[in-house]
Amino acid sequence: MSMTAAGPAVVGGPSLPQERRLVTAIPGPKSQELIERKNAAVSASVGTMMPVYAVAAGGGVIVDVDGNSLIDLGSGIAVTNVGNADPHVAQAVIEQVQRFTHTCFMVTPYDGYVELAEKLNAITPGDHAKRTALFNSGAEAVENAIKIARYYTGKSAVVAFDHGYHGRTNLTMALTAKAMPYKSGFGPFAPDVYRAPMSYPFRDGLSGEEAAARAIHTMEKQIGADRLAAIIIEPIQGEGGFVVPAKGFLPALQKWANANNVVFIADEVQTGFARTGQMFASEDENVVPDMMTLAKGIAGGLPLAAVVGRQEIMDAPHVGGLGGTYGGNPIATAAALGSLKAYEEGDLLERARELGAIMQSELTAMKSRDPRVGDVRGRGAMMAIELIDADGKPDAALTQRVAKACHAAGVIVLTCGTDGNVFRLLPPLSITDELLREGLSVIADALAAN
Ligand code: PLZ
Repeated sequence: MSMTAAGPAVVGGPSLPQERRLVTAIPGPKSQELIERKNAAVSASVGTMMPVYAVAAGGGVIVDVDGNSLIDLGSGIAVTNVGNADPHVAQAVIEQVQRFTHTCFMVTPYDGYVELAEKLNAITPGDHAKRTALFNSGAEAVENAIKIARYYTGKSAVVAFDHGYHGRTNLTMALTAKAMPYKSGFGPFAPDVYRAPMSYPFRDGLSGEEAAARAIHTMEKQIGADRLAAIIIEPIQGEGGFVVPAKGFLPALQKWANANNVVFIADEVQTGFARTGQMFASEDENVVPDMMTLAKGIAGGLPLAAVVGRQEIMDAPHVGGLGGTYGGNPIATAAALGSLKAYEEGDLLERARELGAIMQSELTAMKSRDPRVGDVRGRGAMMAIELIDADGKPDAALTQRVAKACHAAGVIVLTCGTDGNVFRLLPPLSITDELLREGLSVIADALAAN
């Protein structure tokens, strides 16, 4: 099996050698060639963070066209939770792609869509009656959740939170907080979207109850519950900086929403599917959302998203009011059913907690050695450090330098945060302890050297 060149002989998945191996500079000569082709063919507006071109991936590594084997601490932005080219997913996809590839669920339906809806209704928080609708991307799920909440309540205003991220389509750009790179120049945005203050313990020092009272005050005074259809919130923010709200914040918002006929939507696109050590992050504080938006980790890498919600809400719009050509595509739903098997059989909730404990202890050690590590936060296999300068201000330049040094050393890491000063770790749950520890020590060295 060749792993040094692109081609049919390259096989990914868990059988790939689990090692960091650099045989060229990063990016290597074959990636350089592809970078040039990319520049000549692909819109320059589509950026690439670490431009090494992948040929295979699995376990905790991504192998590039030059034969470098890189430690993956990003999971393609929290997607390949079960591991890249997971065998359950691969098998399900192969079987489905040979049976049929598409009929359109709205034209000639098929059982995989129904089975996945049954499973999602069963595994999401709350034992009330639920219904599910499937879509293609996280942003599309969010758009549909808002459409449904508006229809159900007969109201139109929507609240999202400071630092929140919900996508790049027109309505979801309006919901997303950060201007650059997501919104700048792309307006005007969808109307009747408002922003409430988030609980951000490292920066605001408020308890969950205090932060919730502040957010509720904003909603009551600036919008009014009588106009508010929905609140949408990430239980732990992703792109916005891995902000973990203070305990009590989410339950207080949920309680207020429930009391005011406001649909409480948990956007678990990034936190869902075992990432935080629970199947869904809402479970950690026994929050039962009225609706959830799910994507990323749902299907082992295939594009699929879901809105799961209370039956009376999900069934409110007229028949034919929801849909799309590809929503719940048979290959993607087969992949999702395969990935759900992988979550069960691999005991991946426990695995996320173990990986979280390793990251927590190594990152806390970095913080104790280096005052520029202002905060260590996250849950399970979703951990981050927030980097600050000597005045306690966000240090985006340092964050970029450390990330670049990690990339050059063969470790794929991502940054995030409204201020660009958060260094986030999202390893696939299939990574070994050894590789994770090696990746963390590369990060520690990169920080010390910068
Ligand atoms: N909601 C909570 O994290 C996607 C975006 C990367 P899509 N996050 C990664 C980028 O720069 O585009 C995300 C999310 C939360 C919604 C979305 C949107 O999901 O599948 O990217 O549309």
